[in-house]
Amino acid sequence: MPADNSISRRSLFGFGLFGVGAAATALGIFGRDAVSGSASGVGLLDSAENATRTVQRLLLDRTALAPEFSEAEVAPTFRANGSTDPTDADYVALRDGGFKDWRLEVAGLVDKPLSLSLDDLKAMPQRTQITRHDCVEGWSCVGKWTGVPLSHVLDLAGVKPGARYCVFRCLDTLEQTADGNGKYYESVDFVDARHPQTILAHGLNGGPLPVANGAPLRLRVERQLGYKQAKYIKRIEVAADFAGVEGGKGGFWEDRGYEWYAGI
Ligand SMILES: Nc1nc2c(c(=O)[nH]1)N[C@H]1C(S)=C(S)[C@@H](COP(=O)(O)O)O[C@H]1N2
Ligand SMILES: [Mo]
Repeated sequence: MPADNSISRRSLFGFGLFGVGAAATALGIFGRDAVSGSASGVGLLDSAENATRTVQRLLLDRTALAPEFSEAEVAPTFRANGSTDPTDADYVALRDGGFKDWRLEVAGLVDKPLSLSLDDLKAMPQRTQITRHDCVEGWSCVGKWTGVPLSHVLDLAGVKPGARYCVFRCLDTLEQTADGNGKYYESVDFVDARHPQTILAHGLNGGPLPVANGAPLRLRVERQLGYKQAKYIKRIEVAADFAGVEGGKGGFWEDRGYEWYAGI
C-alpha cells in the first residue's frame, strides 16, 4: 500500500475522532435546547447527527475486510523483519523444547484469566487467510496465515466493562536498554480485536509459523501496518488505557514516534 494512501486514511480518521468529540459536545450541550425547541439548538442537533453519520461511516470503513489473495500470489518465503531470531533466554528455552511449555496468558480486565497451550489454541475454531503485509519501511509480502480468531479467545476469557484495548506482550528484546526493558509490545482496540480477520496465527503457508516470523504465535491484524503485527506473543493484557504500558503510547514503535493507529 503506498505510504501516501495510509497517511491520508490516518488523517481522515483523525478528523473522524474530532467528529466524535463534536457530536458528543453538541448532543450534550445543545440537546436540551433542542428539546425545548430552540431553533439554534435544533440546527446544532442536525449537525451533530451529521457528525454521528460520519463517525458511523468511518467505523464501517474500519470493519471492512482487507483484500484476500489467491494461492498463486503467496510469496515462496515470507520476508522477516525486526526480531527474527530472539536470543532471550526464556524464548530460547521454549523454542528448544518445541514450544511444549509455552503458554498464551490472557489477563487484565477479563472475567476468567486464561493460560493456553499451542494445542489448546489449535483445537479452537481456525481461520486461514491469504493477505498482504505492508511494512512502513516500504515493502509488502503476501502470506497465508492460519490461526484462531482473537474474538474467540476474548469470548472465552470474558471481557469486563471498561476494557478498551488488547495489549500484546512479546518474548523478544528488540532493543537492549539499560533497564533491560526493550521487549516488544503492541496494542489494538476492540474494533480491530474483534475484526473477523484478526487472528492469533500459529501457521504460515501451510506449515508451522517459522521462528523468523514470530513462532509460536503472532498477531495478524490485517487492516493495519506491519509493526502492529506482534510476533512471539506471550501475554494479552486487556486494559482500559496504556497508563501501565512503558511510554504510554501503546506500542514499542509508538513510544518511539510511530502512529498508534496504522490503518491501511
Ligand atoms: N515481537 C515483535 N513483533 C514484531 C516486530 C518485532 O521486532 N518484534 N517487528 C514488527 C515489524 S516492523 C514488522 S514489518 C513485522 C514483520 O513480520 P515478519 O517478520 O513476519 O515479516 O513484525 C512486527 N512485529
Ligand atoms: Mo515493519
